Amino acid sequence: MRNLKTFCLPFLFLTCYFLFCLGCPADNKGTATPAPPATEYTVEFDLNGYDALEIPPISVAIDESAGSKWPADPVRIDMEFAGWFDDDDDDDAPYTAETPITKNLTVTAKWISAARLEAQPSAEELAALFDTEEGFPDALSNSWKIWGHRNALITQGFGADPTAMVYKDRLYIYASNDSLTFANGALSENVGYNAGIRGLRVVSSADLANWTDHGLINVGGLPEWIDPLYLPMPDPVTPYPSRSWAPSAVWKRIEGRDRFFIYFANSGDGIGVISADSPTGPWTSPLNKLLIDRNTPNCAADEVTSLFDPGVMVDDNGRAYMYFGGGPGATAQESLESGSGRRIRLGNDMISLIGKPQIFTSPCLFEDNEIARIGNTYYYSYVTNGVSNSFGLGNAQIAYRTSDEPLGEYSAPKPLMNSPQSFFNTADENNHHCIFQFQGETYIAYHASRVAQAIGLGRYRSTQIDKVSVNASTDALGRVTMTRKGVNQIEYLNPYAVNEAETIGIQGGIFTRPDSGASNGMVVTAIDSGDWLALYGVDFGSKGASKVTVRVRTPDAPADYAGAIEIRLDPSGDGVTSDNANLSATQTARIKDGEVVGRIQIKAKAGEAGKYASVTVNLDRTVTGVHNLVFVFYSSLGAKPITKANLLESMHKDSFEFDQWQFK
Ligand SMILES: [Ca+2]
Repeated sequence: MRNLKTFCLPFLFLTCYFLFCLGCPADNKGTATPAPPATEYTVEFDLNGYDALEIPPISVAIDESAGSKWPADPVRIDMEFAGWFDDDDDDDAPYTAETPITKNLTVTAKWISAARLEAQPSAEELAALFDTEEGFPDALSNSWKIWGHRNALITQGFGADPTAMVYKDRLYIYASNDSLTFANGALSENVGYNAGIRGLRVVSSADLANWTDHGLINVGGLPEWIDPLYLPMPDPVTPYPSRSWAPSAVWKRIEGRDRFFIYFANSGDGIGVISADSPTGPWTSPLNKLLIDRNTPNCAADEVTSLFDPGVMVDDNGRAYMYFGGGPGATAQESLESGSGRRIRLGNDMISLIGKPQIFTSPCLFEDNEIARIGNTYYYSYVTNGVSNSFGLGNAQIAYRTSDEPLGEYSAPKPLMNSPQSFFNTADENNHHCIFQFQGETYIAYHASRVAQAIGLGRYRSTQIDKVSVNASTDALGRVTMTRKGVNQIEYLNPYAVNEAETIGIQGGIFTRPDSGASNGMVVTAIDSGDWLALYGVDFGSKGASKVTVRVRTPDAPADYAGAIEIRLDPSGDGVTSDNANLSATQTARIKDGEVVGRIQIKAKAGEAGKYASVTVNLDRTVTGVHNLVFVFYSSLGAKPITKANLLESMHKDSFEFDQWQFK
């Protein structure tokens, strides 16, 4: 070995020398070209020392206003935003989206302090608000998941056909929006299952236990009977009538910018794409027409039964591929051969096709195309149609095949995961998945209608995540068991960061809604006495926290309205607590107990009702170490036990709303 090393070293130096020279510019004597005349100015946003936000600069055409490029006004947990100002300008008028831009400039955020809440009452008065003998509920509100469980990811809404995208150490899940259906003011079964899904639900997490709710993307115009908390509806992203089933989300760096793309099924007759400069939008429709439709070569109605369910992957070299198609054949033999699968390479812009879609035959293909890369192996996976076959594939199963190339020959299929109905006895058998890697582990996101089951409903689906084992030597994937408990939390939550209130591990009784005045555009709402939300695994460190700041919005009325937040640590489960139980309308789960470490009254000063407000209070003791953290709510409007029968009344915004929190 030593001889070999001595022998090789001179070659290594020579190789480095040549590589270095190859990297030199061939000619560095070129004449400088004059800078082209500016066609755009840059506006930078200085947050005046507030480091919990980041607003990237924008480019604006000369003498034009920024319009929709102008960022939303920044939200700061403890101050009120007064406007963007140019320090060089004598004119005191703030810059806005409408101001013409006539130079490169930096605008600085100005903030004002606004104490909008009444002073905190005594500890005894606050304690009385949470005293069960004084009217506070004996039991906290029901939860539609079990204390300690991570599945389903959220319970304040639904999400089917999930896709997973990792960006900057966060996992983003986009899912078909199975919105609760209120036809003629009454809750009904999921009639939106087909017709109503024109939105996508977005959540994200860094720890796989606490999920931030980013609300809905209104892709194709949401139906009017959706969740009333989302009304009035924003304008749809796409101008064409569409469904938005079964998304596939990816990002790619194009011309120095990280760009985000979501591909979705327009019912069973085409595939659309929306794009954005951030994982949470705002989203635009770059084509204003479908990317794949019935006129696309090899995609006519008699060639592809269901022209839907795209699975997109951006490979390490930047090349992107899409698999799509499916549906039953006219005969059992056609369903077995299933020639309705398609695949294609996407253009560098991610919104064009390179060549014609190839026919890609997969035994028993029904729907739900996915393509993933694990190590150097490509995994194509899909849902089976249940026809008799020699591969051991059942009905509504996830099957997978492997290849060394993204558009190569794939191995015979193997079963990966059975249907949710087979694990949980749910009303809905429909299966859908996405295999992804996050922080070095392989996972599968899928849906099951267990939250609906807990409410006493049927076919509303919720996203869950479980682990996938990968045999590195054979590339085989272990058979996945869908679990109630879900995956382990992979890092602790930081309570000293500004946290969104709509970041939730588990909750009872609350909902979320979009609001332009809220940070992250979302706020926790429908707060009644006894409702609560909890964060799993919060690390207060060794120095500890002695104060907490909350940002809330008080209701307009009644004038004497009062709300309160009680901060508890480490409650225990109540009601159904078994890991292998299915919840139902009569078998319910909650939390109870826990150590109270602080209480905050939320009461607007006269003339300040209906506005966002912040307040900081001292905790009863310094909190150190890792805890499960609970916010328990009081509202002077009283309790409203949450059941299927009063679901619509439970979705209200009459009480105070919770936007952000931060420990200090
Ligand atoms: Ca918020």
